[in-house]
Amino acid sequence: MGIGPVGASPGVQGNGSSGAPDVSAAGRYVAFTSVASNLVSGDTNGVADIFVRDTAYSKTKRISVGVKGQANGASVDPSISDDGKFVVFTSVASNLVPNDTNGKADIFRVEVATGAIVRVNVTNSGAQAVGASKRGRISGNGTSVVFISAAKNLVSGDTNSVQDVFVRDLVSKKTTRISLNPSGAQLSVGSYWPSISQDGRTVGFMSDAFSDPKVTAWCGRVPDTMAVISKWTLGTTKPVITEAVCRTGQRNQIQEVRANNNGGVGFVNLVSDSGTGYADFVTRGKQGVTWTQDDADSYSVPSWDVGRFGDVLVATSNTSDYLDVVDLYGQRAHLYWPADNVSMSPDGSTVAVQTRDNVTQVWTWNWQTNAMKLVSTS
Ligand SMILES: [Ca+2]
Ligand SMILES: [Ca+2]
Ligand SMILES: [Ca+2]
Repeated sequence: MGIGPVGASPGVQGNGSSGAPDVSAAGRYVAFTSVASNLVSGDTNGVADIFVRDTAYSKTKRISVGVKGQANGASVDPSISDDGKFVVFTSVASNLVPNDTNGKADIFRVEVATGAIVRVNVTNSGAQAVGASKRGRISGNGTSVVFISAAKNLVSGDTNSVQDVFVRDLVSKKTTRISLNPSGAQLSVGSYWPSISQDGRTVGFMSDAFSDPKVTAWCGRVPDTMAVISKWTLGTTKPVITEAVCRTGQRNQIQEVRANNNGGVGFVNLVSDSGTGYADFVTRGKQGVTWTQDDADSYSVPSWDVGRFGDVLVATSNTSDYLDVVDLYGQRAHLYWPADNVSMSPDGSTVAVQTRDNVTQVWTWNWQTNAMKLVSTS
């Protein structure tokens, strides 16, 4: 059983809010966003940047930096590869790469060691997106990035005028639209909350499935929410839908998905419970972990994450003051600490959290050893 951070000895904390952590395997590297100006020297841009903390050597590096210097716009929502070598994030800065003239948020990938930066959300010929892109998630092996975009020019035939889910293969430099129905036709409703597996071959995403007759036929009824799991073979362009989980009703919803390394997906299933509602967390790696949160409902959607194989789960909620960890073998741990945006390392050992202080901070917690480390520090 864990305890709160009382007694831990932080270094100099960030002087502005930090959050949205994503943690690498074994918890060594943590990528996060921060408006703090004191994490590295020379941060004078006055906007949020992306940082990577090496918790083994207590080093913090700013990575949202272009060839000509610091970013001229905010960078948010990082995602880190399992080995910590690559990070993707969303930025409205126009000076991270040459010729960023779209005036829209784009997805960037940085090689942490060298600082080399490329724009991810481009067409097969390298043209920039004409619409905003966000929510980039890198595969554990660093080869692929899933993201959502309202741009209609990323692939041919995108005429639905809603945001879609795309995968960029960083090796073949190909961009594929994933949010299609089983016949390969585009959806008429928007898709969001994408997730990609360690090997980059399985994607999960959500869709507002109502009003699309093709989806209604697919689900067998008119659904409000739908989680879709797609797989494809590397080198081919057409994803294969392997599963669609359809739900109907205000308190019978699916929230967020996590694609794991076994081609399964986890999701939060908000289910009516005599009017109070609870969240049923389902993960489908190996055998999968199921856990219920009685005080979660549609208005207090919990933050949660799973290890790579879906056999360890961490969850919190807006209405509780602790984190809960549970694994496939029935081991449980609690950390009595209100937190948001939890991220679990792929090996399931370490949880990164964003605190609920006035100036939010990022910490890691190893739930097996109870070790805690301040991440949002210089
Ligand atoms: Ca800054
Ligand atoms: Ca841009
Ligand atoms: Ca579209």
